[in-house]
Amino acid sequence: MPQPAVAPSALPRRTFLALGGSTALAAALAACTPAGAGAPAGPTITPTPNPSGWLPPAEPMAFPKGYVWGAATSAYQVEGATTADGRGPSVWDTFAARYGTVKGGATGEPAADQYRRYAEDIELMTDLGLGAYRFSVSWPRIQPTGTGPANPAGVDHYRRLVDALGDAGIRPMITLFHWDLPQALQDAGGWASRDTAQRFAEYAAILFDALGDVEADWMTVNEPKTHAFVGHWYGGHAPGLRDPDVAAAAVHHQLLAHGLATRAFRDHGASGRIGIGLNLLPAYSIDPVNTRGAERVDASENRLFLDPVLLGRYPDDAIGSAPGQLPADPAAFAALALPGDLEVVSSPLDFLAIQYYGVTGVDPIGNQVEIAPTSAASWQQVRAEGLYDLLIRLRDDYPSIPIVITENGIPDETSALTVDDPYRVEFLRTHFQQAARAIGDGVPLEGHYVWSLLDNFEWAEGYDQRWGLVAVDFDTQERTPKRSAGFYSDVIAANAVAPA
Ligand code: IFM
Repeated sequence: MPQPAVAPSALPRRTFLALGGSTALAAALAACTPAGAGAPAGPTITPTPNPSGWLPPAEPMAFPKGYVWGAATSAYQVEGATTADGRGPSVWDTFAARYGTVKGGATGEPAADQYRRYAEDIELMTDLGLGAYRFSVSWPRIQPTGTGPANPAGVDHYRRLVDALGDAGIRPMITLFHWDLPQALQDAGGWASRDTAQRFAEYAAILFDALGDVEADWMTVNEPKTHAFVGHWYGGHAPGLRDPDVAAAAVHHQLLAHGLATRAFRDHGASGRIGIGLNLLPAYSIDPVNTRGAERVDASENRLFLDPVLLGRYPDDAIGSAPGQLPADPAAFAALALPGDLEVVSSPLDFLAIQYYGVTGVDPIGNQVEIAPTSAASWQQVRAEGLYDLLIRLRDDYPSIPIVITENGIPDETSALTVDDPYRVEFLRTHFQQAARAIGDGVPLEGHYVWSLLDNFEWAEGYDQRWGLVAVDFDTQERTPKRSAGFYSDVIAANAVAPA
């Protein structure tokens, strides 16, 4: 998945200073804070991280009792069966059918055929020892045209899935929107239209009625940034638009949809908990003095989503014409938020879901640069310590809220089917260690979901990028656990991560 120009960000300023910044550098950093005195709390950019020198202890690092170990997927990426049981078309069906959009002309057929094979996949989860499974509901299975009464066959499918998970003792995390908007809603304006947020709340209410008795975690919107930026600004994902103003509208309307659905959840008195899934990316300034570029990247990549959801306001440096910003019209963006919208967007949550893949460097201009090795996904700069920095930053800059890592993973080094993935073992080990370290430093982290349970349809990369703990032969649909699945299973059983 291509990531927009990078970057969430780093250590709170006081942490950076504690790590040894000089007085002069501290003064320079303060001077570079974009908004000046009296402005909302500023960003917390740190210069290029010198590896902190932290080493894992010689003994295993234990996780708290009840820590949730999970794995994640999404509907369009694993289900297949795109015309079964009255499912309507989604924007991804339309986009993938267009020549040149997806590698190899791949589409969501057959994916991993999980619509039909979910029982087999639950057995795999049981073998792994998973405590939770995160999946998404396909909106066009529930409302084939995005409005109107529920399609009973679609609702029944997800009822069977959550019941089977319950029978296996696996807690569901149900994502309501993972980018597969019904095509009919796109034809009516998609996320450029405020009305789509209202439609989303109605769709969510159907599911709270149907499944609200289930003890589950709910995620309203998955990665609104990726959907807005890559789908509406870069044109690399459905719906394939290239208009920053539409991307900005997609940001606000997805967040509004999130807030409206959260309120509907409370109104329904549904069981379980609700949150939103934000992909965050620490942005490190490669210049120790001039951190302005990194501040802007941090604003557009992170604070544009964290601040409205957790603080009830938008940052003032995320949108504009400077490098690192979302190049939309700031006045037009501000006008989208009608009175009361930000109260809705910041409706209290039960948890914050974060998705962590890596870091970025940023030059003083605002260009993203490589500061860490990339994986087979060229946008992914791998640095496990960035996860620790991010968690500490959330602890220090935002109100205390339980945090769950709902995606974390790395693709195979080859596009061919493989079960030997030592790099994934190493990736998971080092990231689990940083998670344990953050918990030890007071971060209210409650769980960790690996992306992904299965090899699947990786958006514009088609079937060429494999992210699974379990390999899938897309011709036969045979599943084979990889070496990393065995490693993960051992971590889960011990509730602890051992040194290499
Ligand atoms: O496959 C995606 C997923 O849908 C959203 N987060 C990142 C993953 C890897 O690119």
